[in-house]
Amino acid sequence: MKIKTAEFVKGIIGTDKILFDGIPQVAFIGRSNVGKSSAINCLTGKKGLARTSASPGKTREINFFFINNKIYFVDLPGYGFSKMSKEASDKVNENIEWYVRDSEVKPRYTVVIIDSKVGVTDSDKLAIEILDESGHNVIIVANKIDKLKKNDIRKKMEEFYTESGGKLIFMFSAKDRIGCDELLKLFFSV
Ligand SMILES: Nc1nc2c(ncn2[C@@H]2O[C@H](COP(=O)(O)OP(=O)(O)OP(=O)(O)O)[C@@H](O)[C@H]2O)c(=O)[nH]1
Ligand SMILES: [Mg+2]
Repeated sequence: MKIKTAEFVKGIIGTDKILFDGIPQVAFIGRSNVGKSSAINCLTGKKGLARTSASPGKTREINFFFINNKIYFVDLPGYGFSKMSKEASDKVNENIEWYVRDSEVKPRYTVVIIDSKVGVTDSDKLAIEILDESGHNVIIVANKIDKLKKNDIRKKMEEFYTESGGKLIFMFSAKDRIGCDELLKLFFSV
């Protein structure tokens, strides 16, 4: 699967006509700092496309990227970022919940990115629960597997499968570009 074009379209906070323009969306959601923006850069092969940062809370708006003139990758802000002021993090969480629940958008896939080293946290479980209730097509991308020992990967996959309530698990590393092709194939095959 070759990515020919990947462009930033716009960042939104609240409703916007882009949500309902008929172009399929693949949404990336997860705790702050798990690598949502890095995953988008890795998948598209464009390093600076989505802004990334070592300090959590980089992505604040809901950012739309148009990929191969076919689908949007939607980069969401991270949930559960404790260092942000309560007011700011409430606003972020509100914005995420609005997109996944109230906006009535139904992405082709909603990708919950987790940190392989940390595993499925309570906030990830809560997010999965909300997504399930809202009828999302959820898959789990376990990022940062470069941090795991090779021998542990299989065991961890099984753990993530159970803890996510039986979702499809993809092992991934934005850093080492592991798992990109498999995901792209899934997103673009209908
Ligand atoms: N080791 C390793 N580090 C990674 C990987 N992917 C991302 N990172 C690092 O994790 C940090 C956060 O990455 P981001 O892509 O900004 O994370 P995010 O989920 O978009 O964060 P927010 O926008 O704050 O919610 C950066 O320092 C990245 O370099 C990976 O596969 N392996
Ligand atoms: Mg980000």
